[in-house]
Amino acid sequence: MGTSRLYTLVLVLQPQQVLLGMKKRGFGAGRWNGFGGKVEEGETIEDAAKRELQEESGLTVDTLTKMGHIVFEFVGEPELMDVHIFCTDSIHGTPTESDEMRPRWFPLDQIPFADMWPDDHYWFPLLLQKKRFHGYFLFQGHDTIVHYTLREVDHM
Ligand code: 8DG
Repeated sequence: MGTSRLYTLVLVLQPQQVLLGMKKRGFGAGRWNGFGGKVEEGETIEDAAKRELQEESGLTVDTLTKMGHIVFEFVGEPELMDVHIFCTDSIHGTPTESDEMRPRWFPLDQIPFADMWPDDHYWFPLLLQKKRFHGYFLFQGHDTIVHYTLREVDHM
């Protein structure tokens, strides 16, 4: 069994638009994504999700809804990434650029998949339909999906 590390990802999803951030540095730089990062010691996954959303976008939320769980493996890297995906509709504040992210609203029919992680193309449509899902993606480098599984689930 490989070890894994916990990550969060939050999508602010409103009826007509979704908030994405351009990742300015580090892992996934140059790609639009939701807001998130590593779960720190002593934190619940949901608390980490709220903290990362606040740090990266300036937004706070009352509640998050669990939508998905995806495990990512990268060929040659022993540590799996265990990513917990949430969405929310009700935010407080105005999206604000941070050191890590430049936020922007996208209409739901103009999601910039070409400039996002390639797996998002598979699971984002489920999220937009408010369907919950479990997935596994094996990557070669950061651009090529070697193998994947994705299924809808009733409960997270
Ligand atoms: P740092 O301060 O240590 O630099 O990093 P962090 O903010 O704690 O964590 P991070 O490295 O920025 O976390 C990676 C984020 O990217 C996290 O929200 C999970 C997310 N993520 C992946 N893979 C994929 C993917 O394939 N698609 C999408 N949409 N998000 C992904 O790690």
